[in-house]
Amino acid sequence: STGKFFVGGNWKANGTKESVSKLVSGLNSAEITSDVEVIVAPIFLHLPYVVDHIDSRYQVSAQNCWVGRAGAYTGEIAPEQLADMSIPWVILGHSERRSLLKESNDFVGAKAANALAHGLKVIACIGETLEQRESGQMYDVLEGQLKGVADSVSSWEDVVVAYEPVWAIGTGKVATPEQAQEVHAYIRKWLGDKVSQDVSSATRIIYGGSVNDQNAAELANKEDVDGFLVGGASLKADAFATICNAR
Ligand code: G2H
Repeated sequence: STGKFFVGGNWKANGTKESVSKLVSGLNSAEITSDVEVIVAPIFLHLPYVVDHIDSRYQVSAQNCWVGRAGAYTGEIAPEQLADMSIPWVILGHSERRSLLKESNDFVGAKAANALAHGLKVIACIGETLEQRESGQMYDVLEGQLKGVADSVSSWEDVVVAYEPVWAIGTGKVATPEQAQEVHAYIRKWLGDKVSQDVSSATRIIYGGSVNDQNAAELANKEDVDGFLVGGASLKADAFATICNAR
């Protein structure tokens, strides 16, 4: 895309006070090209610490937020509360939440619209399972997930799309650069057909699923791979820095 290369570190439900403080120090001393936009996403509890201690070369993201405003929603955190804590980004629709917490396409779309309305930027995740891929349903699934977002979101300026094939997540089984490129090109075309050419060319489409310091460069070479969402390898500052510098 025409946007900056984008790398997100999704720390998932990992970390202790001690490990997070080490990771933040490691990232603060890492060398990272200025050509990349880098986001890290710790658990909610660690967000204030990370916001206060991480170098300004990194932006901070939540891993989820509520679908509505602040109020009587036990256990939830609303986007305006994230914004109030100077957290500019949120990851939505991660496959772990879609599968374990049954988040639907419409719910993820509604969350994205609500987060954007409160000034957050959104990393919207989509991706098919192995069963869906092998039974020929891959594009229907991806389209349903994209449509869920597109139906609710009116401005794409603050949206990054993360393609994360479920079979590649945490499995060590990374998509080949050709597999990633094929789906990224499909997403780019879909955005052009269903949203607009401008949105299609400006939106960053990033890849996630077992990205590491060994495979990132080859994936980053592909035309429509505009960055990465990294899980396991984002917990090691050196590996993560190498991925940030992959292009
Ligand atoms: C995919 C990815 C980060 P990992 O979930 O969102 O995790 O790199 O561990 O496969």
